[in-house]
Amino acid sequence: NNEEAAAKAAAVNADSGTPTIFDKIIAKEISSTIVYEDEKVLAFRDINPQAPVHVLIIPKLRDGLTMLGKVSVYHCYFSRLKNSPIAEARHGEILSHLLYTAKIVAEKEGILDGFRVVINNGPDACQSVYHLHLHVLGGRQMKWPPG
Ligand code: IU
Repeated sequence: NNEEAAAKAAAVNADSGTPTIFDKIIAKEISSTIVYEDEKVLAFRDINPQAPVHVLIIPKLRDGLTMLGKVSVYHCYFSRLKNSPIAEARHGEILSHLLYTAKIVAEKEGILDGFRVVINNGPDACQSVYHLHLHVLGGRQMKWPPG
């Protein structure tokens, strides 16, 4: 079915570390509304915002960072994902920098009264772009649990 085909396509993409649309956004081949940028990270507005403030924060150098962790079920069905690039010890610094950037973005966007930082990891979490990214959401009352 469609869902399985999409998951498989995503799995293959995750495994191979092929460029995603985010590489084009980093290279500024595709325009985006940049909220914050330094030498290591880029923060830009999500094209399909789920809250008044919806910013994505990504590492400029993906360096194998497609996801935080592996999705075990996909090991069974799609063996290629066994080698899926995920966070490793060397990524500690960039991971903390991404999270600290979430605070900078929240300050700039005026949402310090409350905001949410989300990482969708893998198909079960509806990850659609396999270049690790943080969602910063705010400007409205959030609900829990998230959908
Ligand atoms: P996800 O966690 O992988 O599902 O999030 C990917 C996000 O990237 C999603 O919220 C999209 O709306 C967003 N996005 C974007 O901002 N610009 C794009 O060109 C594409 C996706 I493709």
